[in-house]
Amino acid sequence: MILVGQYDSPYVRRVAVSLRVLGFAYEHDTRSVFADFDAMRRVNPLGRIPSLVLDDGEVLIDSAAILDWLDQQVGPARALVPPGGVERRRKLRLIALATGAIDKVGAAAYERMIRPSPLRWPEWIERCRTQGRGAIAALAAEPWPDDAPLDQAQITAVCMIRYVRVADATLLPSGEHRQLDALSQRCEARPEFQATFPAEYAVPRST
Ligand SMILES: N[C@@H](CCC(=O)N[C@@H](CS)C(=O)NCC(=O)O)C(=O)O
Repeated sequence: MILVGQYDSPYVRRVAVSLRVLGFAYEHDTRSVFADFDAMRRVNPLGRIPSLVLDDGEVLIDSAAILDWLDQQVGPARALVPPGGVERRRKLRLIALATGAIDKVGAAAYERMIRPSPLRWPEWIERCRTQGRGAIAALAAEPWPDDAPLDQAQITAVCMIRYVRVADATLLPSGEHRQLDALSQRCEARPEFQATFPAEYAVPRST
């Protein structure tokens, strides 16, 4: 199978980490969602990443749909999201907070760094940042035990933390949320995260 998209996308990265954690081999197509827009749209009509091209040519789009397929392939005992009940709902909430933070912090960063300055809308940027900050605080208030088996909530939260620290570092300074710092350090040291650490960020970055 082929994973399409660069690791500077936290959505691509969470899929890449999950593929590795679950033991799937994949090729990596690193074409750029911005520089190779037309080619990208031939893979996914939305022109977004990630996509996962299966061996029979079927193309899965959207990280949530790809991760759902991976969990189905390995079965409930190894799935990265619990199959049902209160634990599934709890993990899905954490994942929604982390992906929501990515969306909102990303939207604000695009406004600040890509949109021409006369067209920027400061109130909108601040609203997005408030939403991202709220999601991060809610995640920081959750327990992240050291000995918990790696799951999708941890993977997505760690990809979010790395992304926010590049796109809008003041929203998640080191030392402000010690639980999240510890989670990030613990996971980023693992080989699956090391192998997918983004070498550089195409757009946007705050530093
Ligand atoms: N809900 C989607 C979001 C994917 C997404 O936002 N990808 C970004 C990169 S991080 C992208 O392709 N942006 C280009 C664009 O939307 O034009 C998912 O989970 O896969």
